[in-house]
Amino acid sequence: MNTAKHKLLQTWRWYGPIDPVSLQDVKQAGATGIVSALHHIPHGEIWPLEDIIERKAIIEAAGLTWAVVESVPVHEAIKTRRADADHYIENYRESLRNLAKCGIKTVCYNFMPVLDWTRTQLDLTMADGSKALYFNWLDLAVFDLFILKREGAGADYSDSLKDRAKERFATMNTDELNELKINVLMGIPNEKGIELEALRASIEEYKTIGREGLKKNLAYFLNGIADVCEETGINMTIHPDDPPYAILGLPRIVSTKEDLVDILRSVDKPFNGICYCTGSLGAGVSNNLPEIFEAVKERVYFLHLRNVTKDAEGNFYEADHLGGDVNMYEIMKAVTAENARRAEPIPFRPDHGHQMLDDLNKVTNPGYSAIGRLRGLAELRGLELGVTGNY
Ligand code: DNO
Repeated sequence: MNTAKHKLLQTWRWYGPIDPVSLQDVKQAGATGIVSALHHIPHGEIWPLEDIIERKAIIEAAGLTWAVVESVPVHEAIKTRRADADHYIENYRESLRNLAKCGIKTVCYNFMPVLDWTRTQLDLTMADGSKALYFNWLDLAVFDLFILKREGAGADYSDSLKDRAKERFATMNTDELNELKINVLMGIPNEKGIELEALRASIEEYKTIGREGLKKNLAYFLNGIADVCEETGINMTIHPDDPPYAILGLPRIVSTKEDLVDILRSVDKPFNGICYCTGSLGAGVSNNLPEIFEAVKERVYFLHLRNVTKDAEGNFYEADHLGGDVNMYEIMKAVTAENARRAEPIPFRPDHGHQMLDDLNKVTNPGYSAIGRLRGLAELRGLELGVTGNY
């Protein structure tokens, strides 16, 4: 049992005024912190101070606080270190300064090439009738080989998977193929998506960059914002790759314990931190989650608590928060012990949730409907209380 005076900070991702889940819903779910971003600002542009102030005021008027920004997106020009990378780093620095002026000091971002999180199905029906997000290699291979038609894709899959993909493709109609395409390319609500042609061009560009190049570009970015973070007290938290595997021939550098440790060492300063996401890391068949947390815990400034059930092939669906392969009891013990050492509570959010109950009849953002996350948050809050005895 630990004796922390503060609990973890219970937060909730809110996509802003366009989110079908209202701030009042969030309050009823019991969260006190909001995780939000200015999704209407195109990637790479400066976040204007007025827009940040406005969003903050909306959140505070509901009696909540804006605890974390997820995400200030890193422009592709920075990830690929194009000639104009420095211009975008300058913009990023300005956005960070503006956020700090409003007292917002925890920023989440990712360094996944081109695509943010990737799933092949958004409505896998669970035994209880709720719906979950799903990643399946066979469907990804169908997308890669027959929809994207990526050059050299064949080399990335086993012969048996390729045979099965061919058979499956032959049974799929136009609507099914279109749905698979939409699912794989799906981005963040209200942000600009990507088309097949642009994805092909990016894949080409990343071929020459590779894993080592991408690591260097990340370190260049972190060095480029370090002084602003140190002056303002901003902590950056990198989100792991989701899924934590190279997909579509794109390099991955945030998938394992070694990756995370490398990133912390590459720019060894406290501002350079991690968003510990048990769902993304948990999808890696070789990832040992408590061990990963132990290795990086001092620099974990944000937690995404979510569960996955995977099979031997590495396919996975998103399970109940206290179901699945991630031993959330062990995780909660570890994160609350770390929280007890901190001056400020570590924010966590119930990441994703099943579409269930009344939400099954509503248009919701995949993974971000209200009731599934409300259930997740309630379970996690109870688990924390049980683990710490901190009533
Ligand atoms: C998915 C999220 C990610 C995350 C970004 C961070 O549900 O966890 O989209 O926000 O990768 O930049």
